[in-house]
Amino acid sequence: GTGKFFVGGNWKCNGTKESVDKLVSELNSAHLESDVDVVVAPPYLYIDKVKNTLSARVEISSQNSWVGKGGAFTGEISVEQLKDIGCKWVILGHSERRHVIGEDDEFIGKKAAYALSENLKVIACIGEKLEEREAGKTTDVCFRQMKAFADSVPSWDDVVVAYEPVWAIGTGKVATPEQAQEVHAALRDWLKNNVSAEVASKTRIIYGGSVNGSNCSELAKQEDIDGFLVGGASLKGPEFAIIVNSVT
Ligand code: G2H
Repeated sequence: GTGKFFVGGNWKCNGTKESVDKLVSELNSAHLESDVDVVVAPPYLYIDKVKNTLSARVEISSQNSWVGKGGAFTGEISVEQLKDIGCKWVILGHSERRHVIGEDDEFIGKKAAYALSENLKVIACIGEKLEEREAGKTTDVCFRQMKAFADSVPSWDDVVVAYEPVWAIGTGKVATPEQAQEVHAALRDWLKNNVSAEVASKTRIIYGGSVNGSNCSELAKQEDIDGFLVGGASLKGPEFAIIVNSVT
C-alpha cells in the first residue's frame, strides 16, 4: 500500500439518536490499530452529537457538502458549517449521489475544489456500473471520473480516492481482491500519467463495496489497496474495528 492505511465508515442515511449512541460507545471501547486513519461519516443531523461523544482518535466526515459558500440554498449544508461543527472530511461523488440524486462529474469536481479551498479534506468516490463493466468500459468510466476531479482540484494532498464499483455497493457482491487490485493499479497509473509520479505514489486509493469483517483482510493484502470505505458493516462497531485492524 501507499501512505497510511485509511478506513472510513459511511453511515449513509441510517440511524436514530439511540443507535448512534450505541455505535459511538462501541467505537470508543474498540481497539483501533494506531497506524490507521479512521474516519466516520454520520448523517448531518448527528454529526454534532458524534463529535461531542466519539473519541478524538476518529475524525468526522460529512457525506456531502454544498458546492460553494452558504446562503440562499434551501436544504443544503455548507462547507463553512461543516468546519464549524468539527468536520475534517467530506465524501464527494458517492455513487448514490451520482446515480440516485443525479450529480454529474462537473458539479462533483466543483464541490471538491470548494471543499479543499476551505481546508476540508475530500474522499473522492468513483466507480463503474455493472453494464459499464460488462461492456468493457470500467477504466473508461473511472478515468473520466478521475479527470473531472483532476481538472478541478488544485492539489491532491488532501484527497483520498475511493474506488467503489457500483455493482458491489450494498449488494453483498464484493469485488474479488484481483478485480479491485486491477482497477486500483490502473488508477495509480492514471495519476502517474496525468498528474504526477509523486501524486501517484502518495495518494491513497481505498476500496468500497460490500467490505466486511470476513473479506477485508484478503483485500487489504493487495498492493494498491490503501484502505476501505465501508457502508453497511460500519454500522456495527466491533465489525468496523476488525476492518480498521486489517491493516497489513
Ligand atoms: C459503498 C459502501 C460505502 P457498502 O457505498 O461507501 O457501502 O459497504 O454497504 O457496500
